[in-house]
Amino acid sequence: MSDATIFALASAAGRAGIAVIRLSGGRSKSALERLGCSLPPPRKAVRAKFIDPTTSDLLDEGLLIWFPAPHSFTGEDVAELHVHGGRAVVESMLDALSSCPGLRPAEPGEFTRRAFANDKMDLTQAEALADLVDAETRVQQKQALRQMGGALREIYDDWRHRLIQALAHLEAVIDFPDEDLPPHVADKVWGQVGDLERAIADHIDDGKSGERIRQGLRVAILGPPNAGKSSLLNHLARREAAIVSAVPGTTRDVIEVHMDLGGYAVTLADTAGLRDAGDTIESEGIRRAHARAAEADLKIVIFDGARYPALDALSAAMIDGDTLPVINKADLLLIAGESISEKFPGGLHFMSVKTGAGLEEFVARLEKMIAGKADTGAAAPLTRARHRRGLEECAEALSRARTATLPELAAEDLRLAARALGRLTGRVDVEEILDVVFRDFCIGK
Ligand SMILES: Nc1nc2c(ncn2[C@@H]2O[C@H](COP(=O)(O)OP(=O)(O)OP(=O)(O)O)[C@@H](O)[C@H]2O)c(=O)[nH]1
Ligand SMILES: [Mg+2]
Repeated sequence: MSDATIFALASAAGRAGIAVIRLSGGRSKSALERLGCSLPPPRKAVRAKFIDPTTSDLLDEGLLIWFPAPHSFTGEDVAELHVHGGRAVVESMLDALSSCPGLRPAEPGEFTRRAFANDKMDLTQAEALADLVDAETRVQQKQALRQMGGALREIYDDWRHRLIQALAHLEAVIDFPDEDLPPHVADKVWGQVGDLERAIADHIDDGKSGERIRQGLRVAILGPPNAGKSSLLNHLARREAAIVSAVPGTTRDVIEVHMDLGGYAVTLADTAGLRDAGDTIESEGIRRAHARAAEADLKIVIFDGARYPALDALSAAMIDGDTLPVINKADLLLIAGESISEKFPGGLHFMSVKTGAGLEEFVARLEKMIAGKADTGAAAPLTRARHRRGLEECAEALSRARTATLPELAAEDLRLAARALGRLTGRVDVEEILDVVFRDFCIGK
């Protein structure tokens, strides 16, 4: 596979000012010559005319950058062709490259896969690169950049290194029981293993903050019918995503909107009003609302201010520590709002989606709760279920090792633990995980 020279459009498909086409592999040089370009000095952008090798027609005039191996993204010879981003230009350029011997279009993620194969990055950095390209909010961007800089790799490599040292010491005890080994070697090994177990437990116990940032937090809007749930969703989404009407029971299904709240990616779900519904469709909607509440990271429970101080019991029962309780329609309040609000730990928030009163404070409080959920302050949080599984596997092997009846069995468990860590960065057992990691990449990356 890595014999072929690959090429792809690296910028997004469609009409654009500039399009970037990237080549990687040993035949990049000859391909450029076939396009009528002479090889520019390394890493300098030069103007170039790109000529159709079969017809000798001019395809475009643009820029060419040459990155000779090994100082390139993939570690191979790489060329970047910056052309005008018109469909005809890009298509004719790609056709011309297809006609070059030894060249073929890249598979999704193939550039990054080659970079990994040539030790330009480990698997966590390759994953972070995919995350950076997918990042939609500032916090996602920041997290991806940190991981791309090697934040997770450094931690996992350090742990693996320490584990391999402990294993070497244990093997010395096994292999040379009668030799003059310094005393307490075995104690030292178990001390190191214990330290590592604690470090891994702390790292895993992060409230899934990294995964939440990467995938987005789930926030559910719940409450009795007609309280203004859909109105709030529309306000936050800045569009008419859900139908709003004065008829209680308007929303039947879950309506989801993805948005950026305070730099965090959030999936906000509007749900059917909670009540004892007679109609089967509405009951199904209410069942879905409960399901959504159960899987939400945060809940907004919103009550109808026109009924205040009565608070609907079904909805009040949904309030827990991860809830922002709200009285909407503050413009219709019959009595002063604060009297019963102290019953709720964080206080009830009074607002009116209609008049806008209290909405800014509401958004600020919501953003603060989101930040509190997503950002646990860990310098380098794990960002994928793959990392979590690998670390759990490692921790299990470590705890087995500690209770093993024979040192030989303990050593085998330490080896398994080190392998689980090695798989995280791609140091070991690579083939079986590569397809999983690179499956989510798009072409040109
Ligand atoms: N006076 C007043 N009316 C509001 C306010 N917010 C929403 N409404 C109105 O209340 C009615 C119900 O609003 P919706 O957003 O559809 O309520 P909902 O909670 O989604 O209702 P269901 O989907 O039936 O559960 C509509 O007529 C809105 O215009 C507010 O702050 N003040
Ligand atoms: Mg609604």
